[in-house]
Amino acid sequence: KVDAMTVSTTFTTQDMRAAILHHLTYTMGKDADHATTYDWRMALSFAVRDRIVDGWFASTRKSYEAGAKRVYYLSMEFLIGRLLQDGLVNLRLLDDACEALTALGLDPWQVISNEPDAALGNGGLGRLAACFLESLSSLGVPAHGYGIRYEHGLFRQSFVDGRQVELPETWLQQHHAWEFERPEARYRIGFGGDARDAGWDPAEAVIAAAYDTPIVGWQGRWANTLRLWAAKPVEAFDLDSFNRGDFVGAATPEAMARTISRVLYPDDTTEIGKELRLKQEYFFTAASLADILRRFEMEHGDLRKLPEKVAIQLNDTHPAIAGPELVRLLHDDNGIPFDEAMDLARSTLGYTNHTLLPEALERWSDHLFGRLLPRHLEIIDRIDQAHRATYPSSSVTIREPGVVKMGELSFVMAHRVNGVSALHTELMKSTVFKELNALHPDRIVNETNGVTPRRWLLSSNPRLASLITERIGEDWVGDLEQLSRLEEHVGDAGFLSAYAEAKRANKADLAAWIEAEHGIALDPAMMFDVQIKRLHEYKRQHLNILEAIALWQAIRAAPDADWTPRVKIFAGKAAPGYHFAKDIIRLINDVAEVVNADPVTRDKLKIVFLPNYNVTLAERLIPASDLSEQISTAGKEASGTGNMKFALNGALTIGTLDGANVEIRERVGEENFFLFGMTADEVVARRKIKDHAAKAIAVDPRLAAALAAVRDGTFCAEEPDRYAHIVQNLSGPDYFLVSSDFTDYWRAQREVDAAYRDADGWTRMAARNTVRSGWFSSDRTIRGYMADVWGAEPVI
Ligand code: 26Q
Repeated sequence: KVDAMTVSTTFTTQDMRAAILHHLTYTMGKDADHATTYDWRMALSFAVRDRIVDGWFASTRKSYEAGAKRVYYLSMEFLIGRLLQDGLVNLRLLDDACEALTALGLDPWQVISNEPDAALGNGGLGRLAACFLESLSSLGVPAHGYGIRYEHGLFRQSFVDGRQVELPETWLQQHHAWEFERPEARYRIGFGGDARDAGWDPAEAVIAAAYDTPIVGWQGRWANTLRLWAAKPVEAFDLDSFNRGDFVGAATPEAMARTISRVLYPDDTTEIGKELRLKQEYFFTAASLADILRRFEMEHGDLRKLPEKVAIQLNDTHPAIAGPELVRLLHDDNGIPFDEAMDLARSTLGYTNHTLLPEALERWSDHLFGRLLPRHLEIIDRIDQAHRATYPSSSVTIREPGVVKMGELSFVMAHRVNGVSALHTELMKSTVFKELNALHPDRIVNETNGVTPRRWLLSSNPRLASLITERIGEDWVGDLEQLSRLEEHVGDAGFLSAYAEAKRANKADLAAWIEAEHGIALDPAMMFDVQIKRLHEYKRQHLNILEAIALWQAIRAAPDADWTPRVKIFAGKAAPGYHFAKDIIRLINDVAEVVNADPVTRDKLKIVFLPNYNVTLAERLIPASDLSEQISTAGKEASGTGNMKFALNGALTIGTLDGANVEIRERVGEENFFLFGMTADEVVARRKIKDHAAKAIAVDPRLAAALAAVRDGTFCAEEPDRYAHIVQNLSGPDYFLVSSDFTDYWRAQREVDAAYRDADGWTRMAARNTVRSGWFSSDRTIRGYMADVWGAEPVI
């Protein structure tokens, strides 16, 4: 028997070249003389895909044979980015592919970079889902991801006069090389109509059509499936309208149905088409559950064994309708008594919470809900009644007059509820789910997030990866905690200089790319200080830019002092309707323009805001970073995962005691982490102090001067009041305590400056971050879910 691993290791440059040419000819229909970069990229992708498919089939077969428990990860978002390089790296074909392409007269990186970045997610939650799929495959756990095949992923961001402009994202305009359409896997999904006699007559319906993408794990030993649903009309086309000459009307059913999988909602802070969002949620959840039950019945039959063989994880409340939908399928469609159906559903479901921000906890008006999902509203009422009957003194409600609360619904319908970092989980217990936690003290567990080392170290930082492999062999790739074996090398001058050289070369590559793409020249000797993440007040990009302004003023006041040259790099998108966040972007761009043009500070401070942050840009930036900005208001960032990627790649963190920063600092050592700011408890106390912002400004002349420069139009002479509202916010309500944390942030930044001037000391600290970050592998996180939530085990 030839397994996938044997296949990939016996696949030589020769074979690779032949496979590429084969697909160029017979799949793309081009000859080498007329092929475009796109053609070559597709040909290579098909060649790699062929290598994945054998292992994929083998995995499916082994899962059936083992009769093992299956994990289903339901998520509105999968931020998978590019898949070609990932596939090449995991199958260990990258060198062969590069050699083959070079022999064909091509630039391998140009071919690999031709792939669009699949941005089917907003940020951390979606990227976590993608890392989890990869880890599930690397560990050999039978699993499926279920989501939506958005035609348009997260918008493309560009800047016009420093302002964010959103453009449609069009990743599916080209053929998606990795997916397989599954015409046999289609489900009819109903909406509206009437609920009666424990049943439902929907008034309308759409078809959910499956598209499968194999997700291959490390060394190609296992591959799982990401199944994404596209919405299609029940009747493709209204022939009667067409024959009457109403061509637009004839196409309407199709257009209406397709709307459901048309676009990814950009975050929670926009004024959205609420009805369409709820339709999306039900659409993909119902299709996924129908598919899960079909597979279960084929394999096992007796629905009462569902929790034994199936674990379904809800990625936040977005698929929370899975609770009532599963009860509906078990009770209404299969005659299982209501209470038993509820227990079976609960034993099958787990719920992950990713936020404590009240505005991000989903609530639906029961008017809308009842109109779209009348039977589900009845079921939710019965779930609510059952909860109140069991706990008569509980004041927790799932239904309130006029609203359905998805957080509470998810909690009572899941046997485990988890937070994503130790601090976040504790705050869940003491705040949003305090009372439910008292009723169910064993239900809430913590599963601290992690990131896949294949993409976030091996693939994106080959220089550092090779250095590690040289010293400890390559087993670390599948077992990241082995990085601790490098601990003894951190005292070794040879290792440290090689470590520093890898970072320097990564920075030079990034600088060259930024110069080529954006025309900004950066000196790689400067400290690369990087904040890349969604724009949000709680993430406090405005704290960072205020510090930059204060630093600029300080350098101008004493240009000959011994400053540590640094470039502040920002990237991130703001929700289109989140005007304050968009104004922060514009402010950063305005400040950059003034500061970068100042001859006095030119070689000491630069500010760059790179447009259109995505997974691919993160892969470029993180290996080249010296300093990682993780500066959220304590208690607000559930975990963060970028923070882990930076630490792993040897950037030092300047950060607050928030989310997983706490655990990162514990592991890398407090002497290798720049801590500042109030704790979560102090934040709560500080807000109660009258005029807290004004008081902070009054005692810090640097902060006052920085705010004054923003206020007086120093960065926007043509419209001096442009940022008055930002200054007003930071001087008054300042909910996120930017002003109150500024002084300590400045202090920590100056410690960063001093530390960076000691190049050897800095490298040692950076290396310690790498060596001690092994715990932040998503393999470890997945093992935690398997043990604490899913009761699932690997099959290999
Ligand atoms: C909700 C309703 C309507 C439209 C959109 C949404 C919506 C969409 C996306 C709500 C939330 C999100 C995304 C949340 C998110 O990314 N949270 C992050 O999850 C990471 C993984 O756990 C954490 O590391 C981050 O701390 C957390 O902010």
